Amino acid sequence: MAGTCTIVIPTYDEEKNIVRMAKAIREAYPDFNVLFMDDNSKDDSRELIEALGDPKVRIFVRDPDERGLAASVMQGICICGTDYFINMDCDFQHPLSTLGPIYEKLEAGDDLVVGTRTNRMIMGFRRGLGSWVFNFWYALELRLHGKQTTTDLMSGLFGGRTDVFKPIIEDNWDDMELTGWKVLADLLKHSDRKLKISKVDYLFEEREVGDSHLDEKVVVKTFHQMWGFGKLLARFYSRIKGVDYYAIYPAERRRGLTYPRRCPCAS
Ligand SMILES: Nc1nc2c(ncn2[C@@H]2O[C@H](COP(=O)(O)OP(=O)(O)O)[C@@H](O)[C@H]2O)c(=O)[nH]1
Ligand SMILES: [Mg+2]
Repeated sequence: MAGTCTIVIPTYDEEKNIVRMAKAIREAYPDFNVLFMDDNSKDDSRELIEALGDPKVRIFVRDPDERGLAASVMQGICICGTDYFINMDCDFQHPLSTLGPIYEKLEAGDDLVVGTRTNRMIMGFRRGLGSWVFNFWYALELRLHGKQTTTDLMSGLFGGRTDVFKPIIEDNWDDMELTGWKVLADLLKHSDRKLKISKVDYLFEEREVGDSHLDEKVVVKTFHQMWGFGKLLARFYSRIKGVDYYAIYPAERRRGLTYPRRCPCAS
């Protein structure tokens, strides 16, 4: 029997895209489930999805005190309940045509299939270059720490086996960059097993409707995600950009660099 699959989509104020996305996935892939992990959007996302009345489309509205894009994706992976998950954004920047090939590779036995952008510069010179530099540095750090890596570590499009990644998330929840954006990098950072990794190349699209939620805090969190040197750079970057570092990481002021948190998806 074919493995079951959920498309996990983090959302925040995506009412202009969310219904179109749900319908597009269901039409192209009738067997897939769709799980929106919504961070208490201020718009009508929840009502719109509930009005669809499609049992294969769910919206999980998260605890407002636990807001975080990475936390949303990771919790979605833990609660999806299917053999595989594929994580993607809600703004049509990730082509739906990649979902089939990602699923097929998972069915063929891969643990992780990474949607890999071949045109990162479409994001603009500054963001494209930043993404490339982060990617280069993360890959180096991962290798230095004996971890596996992949070509597009910053990708928000990737699929995996739930039985492989759920334990990695639950065992390392306290150390994940939960309010950060780079879930794939954190999963590889915390994986201690040999993963069978492959990739599916794709052309990154422009966001069609609505605005990006990226801000300087996301950049600080991306630095912070990588071991000790990254945390130093995060402080430095915060200072030059006027970001209040200790408002993001209040516990670091008092207790060094670690802080305990509760994993809402632990069974
Ligand atoms: N759950 C959750 N989703 C978010 C948050 N911020 C952004 N998103 C979603 O994450 C995806 C990528 O965000 P986007 O703003 O398009 O970022 P960009 O593509 O990197 O510019 C979209 O589906 C957003 O709705 C958040 O704080 N929580
Ligand atoms: Mg986007």
